[in-house]
Amino acid sequence: KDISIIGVPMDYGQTRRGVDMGPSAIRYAGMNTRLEALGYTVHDEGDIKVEIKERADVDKNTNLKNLAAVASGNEQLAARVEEVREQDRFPLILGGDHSIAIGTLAGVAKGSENLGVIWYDAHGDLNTAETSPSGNIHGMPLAVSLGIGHPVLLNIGGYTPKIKPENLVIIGARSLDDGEKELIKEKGIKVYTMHEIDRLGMTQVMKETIDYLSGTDGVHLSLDLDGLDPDDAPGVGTPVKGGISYRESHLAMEMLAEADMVTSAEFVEVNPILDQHNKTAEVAVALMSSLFGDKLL
Ligand code: DIR
Ligand code: MN
Ligand code: MN
Ligand code: MN
Repeated sequence: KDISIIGVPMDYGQTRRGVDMGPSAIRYAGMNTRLEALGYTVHDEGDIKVEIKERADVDKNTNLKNLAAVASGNEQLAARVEEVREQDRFPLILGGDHSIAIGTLAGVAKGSENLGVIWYDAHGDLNTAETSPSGNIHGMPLAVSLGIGHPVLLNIGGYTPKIKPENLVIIGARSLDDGEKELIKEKGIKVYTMHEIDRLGMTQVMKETIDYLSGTDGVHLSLDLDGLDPDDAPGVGTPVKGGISYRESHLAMEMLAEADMVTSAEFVEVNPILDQHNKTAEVAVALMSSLFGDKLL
């Protein structure tokens, strides 16, 4: 019952400042106390050192923004996550923008043939330099982890791919680019868009997700706070209306806790500068608490 926290103050995967303060905001919201109250020993490993580089460094050939800064932060993160796993502790990663999932997955998937992944997000994060409308790497980490994208990103952690499309479930999608839709169809990726969540209800969505991932070697939860509705989680850089509610999200975490299948997690895209009274970081901490087994009664 040991958890290692790693903060990643990364904001080079997109263009709005402030998401680098996400790890501080989440700690400030009382994360350690909440997790300790559940009986865990919490080791806060501090933050990854993200290099200060010139911004708007757009690669002329690929249109990728800030590739060098994103790559170097993720290389460090991959190594740190691997160390945490060697110590048999649960890696809990705090973002930072979602580009950090490249490093997290490089660390958690090492040596694992069939790691399961739950991608809780308004977006697919399945873009490549060719399909991206923005050049922002935070819209690409899932494609990269599947082995599709720029070689520098693919090689983070020294191997590719990290995960297989059949071991992946996307939950909460409502803003997918054309290239992402094509990739989803081509790879047969399991996606519960908001339409399915409305139609089936979160209980059924989570039952099916848990069943679908039951044969994997463990499950990584990558939770982008913009998966939630902006009314509940306003402090994010790319909010999309019509999202998953606060209670539906708790239900999802509670069902994952009951299934006892999540082996690593990250909470990303918390931007306290865009927030109201640190509300989004507080939501992140509350969801963590449910994920780690907190019960209402
Ligand atoms: C968009 C937005 N699909 C892009 N992606 C975001 O720039 O690739 N991902 N916001 O979290
Ligand atoms: Mn995302
Ligand atoms: Mn998103
Ligand atoms: Mn709803």
